[in-house]
Parts: sequence; structure tokens; C-alpha cells
Amino acid sequence: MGERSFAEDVKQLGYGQGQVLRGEGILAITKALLQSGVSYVGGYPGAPISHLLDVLADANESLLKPLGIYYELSGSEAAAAALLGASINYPMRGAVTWKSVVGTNVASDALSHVASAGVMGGALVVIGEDYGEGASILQERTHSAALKSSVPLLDPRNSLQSFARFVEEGFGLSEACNEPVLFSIRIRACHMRGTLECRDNVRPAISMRSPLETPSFSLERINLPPFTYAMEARKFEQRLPAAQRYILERGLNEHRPGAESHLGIVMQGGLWNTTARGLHLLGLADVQGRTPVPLMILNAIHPLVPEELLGFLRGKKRVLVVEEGMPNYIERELKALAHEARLDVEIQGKEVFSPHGEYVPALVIGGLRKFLVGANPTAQSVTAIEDRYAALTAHRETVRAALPEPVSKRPPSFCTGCPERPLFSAMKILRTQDPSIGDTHVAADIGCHTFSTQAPFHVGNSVLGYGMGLASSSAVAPLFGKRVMSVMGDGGFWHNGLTGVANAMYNRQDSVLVILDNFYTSATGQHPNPSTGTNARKEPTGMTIPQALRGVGVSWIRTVDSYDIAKMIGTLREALTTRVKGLKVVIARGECQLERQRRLRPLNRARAAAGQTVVQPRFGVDPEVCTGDHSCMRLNGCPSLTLRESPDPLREDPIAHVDDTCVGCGVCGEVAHAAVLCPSFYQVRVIANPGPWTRLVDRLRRAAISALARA
Ligand SMILES: Cc1ncc(C[n+]2csc(CCOP(=O)(O)OP(=O)(O)O)c2C)c(N)n1
Ligand code: SF4
Ligand code: SF4
Repeated sequence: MGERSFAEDVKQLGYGQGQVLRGEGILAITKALLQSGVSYVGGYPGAPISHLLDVLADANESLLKPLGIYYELSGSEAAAAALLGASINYPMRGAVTWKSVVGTNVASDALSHVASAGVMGGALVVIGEDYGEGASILQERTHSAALKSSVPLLDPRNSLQSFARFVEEGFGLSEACNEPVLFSIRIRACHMRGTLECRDNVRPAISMRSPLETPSFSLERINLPPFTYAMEARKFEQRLPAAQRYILERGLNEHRPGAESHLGIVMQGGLWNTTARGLHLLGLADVQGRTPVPLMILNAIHPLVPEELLGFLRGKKRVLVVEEGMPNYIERELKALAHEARLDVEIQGKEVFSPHGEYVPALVIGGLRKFLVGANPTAQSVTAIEDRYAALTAHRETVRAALPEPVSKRPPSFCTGCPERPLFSAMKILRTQDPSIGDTHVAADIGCHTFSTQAPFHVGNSVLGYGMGLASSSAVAPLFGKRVMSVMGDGGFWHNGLTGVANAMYNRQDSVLVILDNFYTSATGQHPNPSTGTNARKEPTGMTIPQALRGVGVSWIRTVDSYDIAKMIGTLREALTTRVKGLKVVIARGECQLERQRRLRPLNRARAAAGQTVVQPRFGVDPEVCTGDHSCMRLNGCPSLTLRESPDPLREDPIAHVDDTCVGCGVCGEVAHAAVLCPSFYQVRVIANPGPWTRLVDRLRRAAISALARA
């Protein structure tokens, strides 16, 4: 796991009572897990909770093992959710984590089963919300999953202290209602920094150091009829009421009264910071968020507690609901409760904000303004609110005037020297040179390689889910006039892709699958996967992709160095045209360049500093030869391959230029060669601390070149 070392952070995880931890939201959550006495932790990486798994991995030897806590980087979210099965029969606490919404989708089967059987030890799922402007996947709500399985959902106020409190309360809640509890944390909150006053870590009673001796069996905990009927009844007659009691008794939701008693704002805990800031900017709160407008901060958004909400609504004329995403469950429930209780209160929500999109400050402030102007508070005049809002947004006109046209978008792309880029160069060259074969349907997948769908490649007709590339071409393949392709990464292969291969073999699919084996599950931060060689605990695994493929009956397998574009084109052509029916798999192998450079750069720097010779390849473009045609860029897209003004005054077009960030992966040369492009590319070797022989050869070369130049 190369993205970051958490060695320093891990030291803080060992802190005891009264010591102050400083770091990210994720670190506070991890510390709170240890303070809650967990017996096991696991999960599957994805933004924004990857760091939680990284911190746990870094803490495994020094903290988790000595406490006897089991840690795993699970094979998928489904496996992570199934880990919670340990808490069904045994009074042990455990926590898992994944990225929502996609992770929850994959986990749903196991999660539903755990929710049905119920747990005796506290079970917590830390769900990293990937909703909004910085998100990479789907715009859906976790709330639906909580409703579907009738499990509590926490959405705590954003501060490290609050995260720690609600992790600990989450376990208490889970044990009080015998259900797993979802703990939802937004992308920005995961990485916000702050302080946490710590407590001592708690050694779990059941652990790898004090393991269970006897199995526990009860038919009532097996998900089969007739017990499932009783489980369903228990959810609504006992478990959810128990959760509601716990929420009330422990004061999980915060009711803050205020002088404007005819008004009120109900919000998800995770939106408190933005709402309080918005009120402050409109002159209705101080910087700490103290406001005369009564607030109801819902740190537990499922189950809602009707008497608590009715208590807040009574006596109010206008109430605003700050709730992100659709469906607007909280707003609807409030309206239904007010209607049933015949309260004369107007409840607003989505109509002043937006039915879609992240509740970023601009959106929240706009909605607060609409609500407050209509509600006419006494603490601040409507004119003053409008003036403040106008001052806040005045710059928009200036920006609009300065930028009449939208700024052109820079699509996300592969890193410099990425081993995945050349595959898509090869596909694009094949598509251009031989459309009868290469211009075919390509089912893309999730990972860095999804960037293939963007400029300059535009390769990939659909993205269906992680590891689902091949399965998503199952109906296209027999209904398409030529052989189709699908792509997946090694991470996707082990996550869900292998079952897609089994499905394709089982259904005798005739298509081509390309697996991008870059040795890691890279997009999340170079996490290990079964074919990396070691697991997250650094234990050897000995699993390989070809072995797994052969295991499910694939016999047509080719492994190609991903940087060898000519060979890749030839192999793809062969796979697309061979008379051999069935699934053909091409494994494009090449180490993730980001991880490779992280390893090599410090080594090379140290060697150069120690006076040793270090040779680094670089590519360049001869400005005299480049015509400014840019076809190299259209087939490459490496960020190091950029534009520069032409030195030739007669040529107006900017020419191609390779900047100093080039890692010399060779793709420039390969593309130029395979696509029969111009000969402007050259390769050099940058030598630090050259030896006497290299210096002599250099002097001779320079002398020869200047002699030739004079001649
Ligand atoms: C179900 C699901 N779980 C997790 C993620 C988060 N995620 C996005 S990309 C990625 C890694 C992809 O790895 P790999 O298939 O090896 O492709 P690479 O990034 O290495 O190109 C993950 C885990 C997701 N999108 N969907
Ligand atoms: S992280 Fe690795 S695999 Fe992903 S784009 Fe960068 S170099 Fe390529
Ligand atoms: S050789 Fe070309 S593709 Fe490779 S890193 Fe350098 S500029 Fe990028």
C-alpha cells in the first residue's frame, strides 16, 4: 500500500486516556474502534475510506495483533459484510468499511442476512459516502439501504470528537437493538483535520489471544422459514423500537432551542457544519453556530423517533429540512407526522434547495436565504439577509463577465508513464487501421482504466460496475456482428470479475477479455489484491490470474508486456480473428507507474547523492522535425507530452514537447512506431554521476558532432 505511510498516525492510535490525537476524521474513527473493544475489523477499499484500511494495515503488527484483533482487507464488500457474521452468534464487536453506494450494493446480500438474523455483539459498518462534486461513481443515498434492511443509520456531526463518540455509540446502539449499524461519513469529513481527546484502547474479551472454545447454535439465528418470519416481526416489534429508545435515552440527536421559537431547522448531522456556516454568513448565527433559530440535528437518521420530531415541530409555523439527495425520506416523514398530528406547520425542504447534487455551501446558503426571507425572523431583518446574500454572490456576475464561455474541461487521465495507457493506444490504432476488426463494442470497467472512455481514446461503450466488464458484454457479444471486447483490472478481476469469467465460460461466450494486470488495485491507492503476491498483512498469497483462469476452464490466454504496443496490436488482432471459439483472455502486464516511481525515485535520489551512477531514460521531440500535427497526442495522452511554441516562425501550430516529468516508459516511441507516425521522437539517457568511460565517450561524441556541424 504505497499511497501514504501512516506510521506516524499509527503511533497516535496507541494513545491513552486524556492524550490528544491530531489528524484526519478517518484516524479518529479508527481510534474509536480500538477504544470500543473490537475483536475484528475489515473492509474493501474505495474513496473516501481507503485510508481507514491503510491505517489498520499499518497498525496491524504494532497494535492490532498485540490486542488479538483480527484484521483483513476483504476480497470484496460482500466478504466484508459477511465478516459481520461473527457477531451473530458470539458477543464480539466488529467493524467493516466500504465505499457507498457501490460497496453497499455489493454487500447487500450478506448485509440483509446479518440484519435478518440480528447480532449479539455490536457490528458497525463505516460507510464512506462518495456523493457529490468530488465523487467518482453513483449519485444515490445510503438511506435507502438502511430502510430496506431496517438497520440504524448514523450520520454524525462533523468533528473528530463527534466521530469518536458516534462510533462508540454505534456499538451501543447495535447491541441495544441487535442490528448492525451503518455509520455514514462524507468524503470531505473523512479527510478534514482536527483533534480528539482519547481514551484507553480496550482489549476485546474474545480475540485471537483468547479465542472461543465452543460453537453457539440456535435455529432462531438461521435465515430460513419459519424463523425468518419471526426475525421480520422482531425487527419491527423489538429491534427498531429498541433503537429508538436508545437514540432518545442517549441523546444521539441534538435539540437546540432558540428565541425564534416559531421557526426551526431539521438537518442531517453531517450537514450541520455547512448549515451553521450558512446561518452565520446570513447574520443568523455566530461563528460557533449559536443561533436563535431552533435546530434539530439528526445524528441518527434512521430510525427517526416520532415523539422527538413532534416535540420539535409543536408550536412552530415554518420548518426547514436540510437533507441531501433523493428520496427525501426525512422531509416526507416530518410532513406525514405533522399531518397525522394535525399540526399547523409549513415544512419546506427540497423546493428551496435542490432535489439533486451535493449540499455544498453555495446551495445551502441559497436555500437558507429563501427559507428565511419567507419566514421573516425577528433576529435579522429580511433586508439585511438579502443584502448579505447579495454581497456574498456579487462576484458571480464579475466571473460571468470575465468568462463568457465555459472553461474547457480537462478530462481525468492516466498518470505519466501509466502501463494501462498503451493498451488503449493499441486499441485505438487497431480501430483506426483496421476498423473491420478493431472498431467493435468495448465493455469498460471500474478502475484507473475507466479513463480510457475519455479523450483522447474514447474507448469503452459502457461501465456497469466493478469487475462487471466481461459480464456486461454477455448479451452484446452474440448480438453483435463482430467479436466484442471487454476490459477489467486485476483488482476488478479478483473482486467480481472471476465470476464474470465463469459466467462467460458457462454460457460459452465468444469474446475477448483484456485484464490489465498492474500488480495492484491501483485507483484506490495501490492496495494489494490476491495476485499482488502478499496480502494487506504482508503474508504471501501465491495466487495468479492465469491459474485462476485455467481453473474455470479458459485455455486461450496470452500475456503481453503492456508497453509493447506492436505486440499488443498483434495479439488483439489474433484474439479478435482467431477461429477458436469461446473466451479469449489477453493479460496486459506492467507495474503501476505511480507505485513504481514512488519506489524508484527515492532510491535513485539516494544513489545519486551517494555519488553512484544513475541512468534514467527520457523521451523528447525534435522541434526541427515536429510538424505540429499532434497525432502522437491523439494516440497517447500522457501528461508529460505537451505543447510548446514552434521555433520555426513559418509554422504557426504549436509543436509537441516532452517535459521533464517523462519517466521514459517508451510509449511515445512505441506509438510513433506502431502508428507509423513522424520520426520526431528520440530517446536519451540522463546519466547522473557518469563514470570515466561514459565521460570519454561523451567527449568524443560531442567532438564528432561539432566537427560534422562545421563541415
Ligand atoms: C463495488 C466497488 N467497490 C469499490 C470501488 C472503488 N474502486 C474504484 S476503482 C477501484 C480499483 C480498481 O482496481 P483495478 O481493477 O485493479 O484497476 P486499476 O485501478 O488498477 O486500473 C476500486 C476498488 C468501486 N468503484 N466499486
Ligand atoms: S495510478 Fe497507476 S494504474 Fe492508475 S493511472 Fe496512475 S500509473 Fe496508471
Ligand atoms: S515516454 Fe512518452 S508516454 Fe512515456 S512517460 Fe515519457 S512522455 Fe509519457
